[in-house]
Amino acid sequence: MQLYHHPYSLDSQKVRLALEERGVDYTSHRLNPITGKNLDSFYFRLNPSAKLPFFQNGAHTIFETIEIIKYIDRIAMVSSGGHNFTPASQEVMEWMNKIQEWNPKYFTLSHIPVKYRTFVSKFLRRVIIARMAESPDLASAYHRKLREAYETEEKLRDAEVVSRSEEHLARLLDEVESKLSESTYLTGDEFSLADVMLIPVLARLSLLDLEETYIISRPNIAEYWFMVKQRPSYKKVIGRYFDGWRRQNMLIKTWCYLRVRTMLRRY
Ligand SMILES: N[C@@H](CCC(=O)N[C@@H](CS)C(=O)NCC(=O)O)C(=O)O
Repeated sequence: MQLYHHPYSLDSQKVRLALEERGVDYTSHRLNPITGKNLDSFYFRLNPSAKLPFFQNGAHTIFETIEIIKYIDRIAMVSSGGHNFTPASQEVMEWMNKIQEWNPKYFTLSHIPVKYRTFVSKFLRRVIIARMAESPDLASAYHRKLREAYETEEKLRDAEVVSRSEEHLARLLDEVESKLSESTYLTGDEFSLADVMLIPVLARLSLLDLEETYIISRPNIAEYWFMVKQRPSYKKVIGRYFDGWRRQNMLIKTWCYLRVRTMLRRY
C-alpha cells in the first residue's frame, strides 16, 4: 500500500493518524505541496488533481480522505480477523463528514503573512509552468492547476470567503465543545475515527498560533487537546514535525529551499 502525503497537509495528517491508530503498514511517499513536489509529472499522471493525500493499493486508487480512512479501517478489521473491532457507528460517520466539510484552505492562507503567501504562490505558478514545458501531454491538467492557483488568490481577496470559513470553523468548534462536555472523546469514552479527523484541525490552529482564540477559549477542547497530544499516533504524525522548536526548523527549511530555488531560477 502506497500513501502519497506530507506532514504539512491537514488531510494527509488525518489519514496517517488513522494508519497509526489502526496499526496498518504502508509505504510512505512524501511530497511537499509548498515546494510544488506534488506537481511533478509522475504524480500528475497518478493523480491529475495533484492533491494530497492519495492512496494506492495495487490497482485500487482512492483520492478522498474519508474514503481512504474507511478503507484503512476495513483493512485493519480484516487483518485482525474482526477481533476487538467495532465498525464506525453512524455517529462517528456523521462527525467525520461534519469535520471534513470545513475546508482549511482559505482559513490557513489568510493567516499567513501576505509577504510569504505571495512568494509561495508565485513560486508554485512557476513550478507549474516549468512542469508543463517538460510534459506537454499534461498541458491541460497543468492549465487547470494554474487556473486554480489564480482563483485561490482571487478568493483570498474576498473578505466574505475568509469570514465564512472562520464562522464555519467557530460553529464546528462550538459543537465539539458542547459534545466534549458529555464524553472524553468526540463520540464517547473511546477514541474513534472522529477524533482522528479532529486532531489535525486543532494542530492546524496551533501551528498558526491561534490556540488562544480557538482552543484555550473552549475549556473542554483545551483539556481534550492536551490529552490527545500524549498519544503515540499524534507524536509520530504531527508532534515530531511541529512541537516546540521543530516547527521553526521545518518552516525555515522549506523557506530556505524556496529562496534558493528562486535565486537559481530552478523550479
Ligand atoms: N478531495 C481531497 C482534498 C485534499 C486536499 O485539498 N489536499 C490539499 C492539502 S490538505 C492539497 O493537496 N493541496 C495542494 C494542491 O491543491 O495543489 C480529499 O478529500 O482528500
